[in-house]
Amino acid sequence: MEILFLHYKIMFNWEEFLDPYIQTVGELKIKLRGVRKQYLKKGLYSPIEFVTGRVKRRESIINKAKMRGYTRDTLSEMEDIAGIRVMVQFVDDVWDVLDLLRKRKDFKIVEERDYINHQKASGYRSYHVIIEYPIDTIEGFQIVNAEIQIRTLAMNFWATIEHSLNYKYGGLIPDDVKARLTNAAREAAQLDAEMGEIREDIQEAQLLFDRPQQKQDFKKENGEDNELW
Ligand code: 0O2
Ligand code: 0O2
Repeated sequence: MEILFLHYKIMFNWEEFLDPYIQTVGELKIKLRGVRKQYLKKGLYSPIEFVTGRVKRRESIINKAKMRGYTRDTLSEMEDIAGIRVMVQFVDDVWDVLDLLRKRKDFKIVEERDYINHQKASGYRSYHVIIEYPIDTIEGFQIVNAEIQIRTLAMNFWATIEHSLNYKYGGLIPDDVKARLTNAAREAAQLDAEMGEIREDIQEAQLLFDRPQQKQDFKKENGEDNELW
């Protein structure tokens, strides 16, 4: 591993390789956060709650390359070097976000993985969309792979905790902790189902609660004179 890392370090211009991914994550975050803003400005419920993103760390890229047999020449085929997460409140919002993504003209969906209807053995649930995202740099036009993970807040809570436990135990979570995680995954799914049942009620309440604040924010951003138009 040490030797491999050294090899990549010496032979590989990481900065040059990662720059397009940094640009991709930045652009996608702005665009998807923009979608939420558009809903809110219109006083509508946004299926997107919040958006995060990251470029995979060098060490994680190297580990995955080693495990999956990627070489320097095929490294750009790795799908999740650029990663975006779209968090939603309700499971039904996942399908609405998917519709939004499928209609977009600024990237191409090349694969979808439904770990919501087909939960992983670990208990992991999320919907993954792999896209080809075109970017323009001073070097020219380039297509970059990116992975968009869509998940509810409950799915995200579970995945974040399981991810840190996996890290802590080096991928070998003790059986008793694993059993608790399996249990927690079931309860997270139950919570999603319960909240889904009262979705309409919750959405109405949130709109009533948020609307006056949104109007104030809009006036602040656009100036009071805007009222005249
Ligand atoms: P880790 O593993 O948590 O230590 P800003 O855009 O300025 O508001 P910023 O600081 O760029 O915010 O970060 P953002 O976009 O709010 O969230 C970044 C964090 O989201 C990362 O933290 C990841 O934990 C997580 N994340 C987001 N999308 C993905 C994804 O697709 N895959 C993975 N694995 N993680 C994701 P760190 O510190 O990079 O990592
Ligand atoms: P990171 O950056 O640490 O999040 P693989 O990469 O082998 O797991 P595959 O087929 O390449 O699998 O892609 P998959 O399973 O569609 O998506 C991989 C990513 O989904 C992972 O990235 C995680 O972010 C998330 N994920 C998948 N399974 C689990 C799970 O059981 N628990 C948690 N917490 N997250 C999961 P990486 O590679 O772990 O990188």
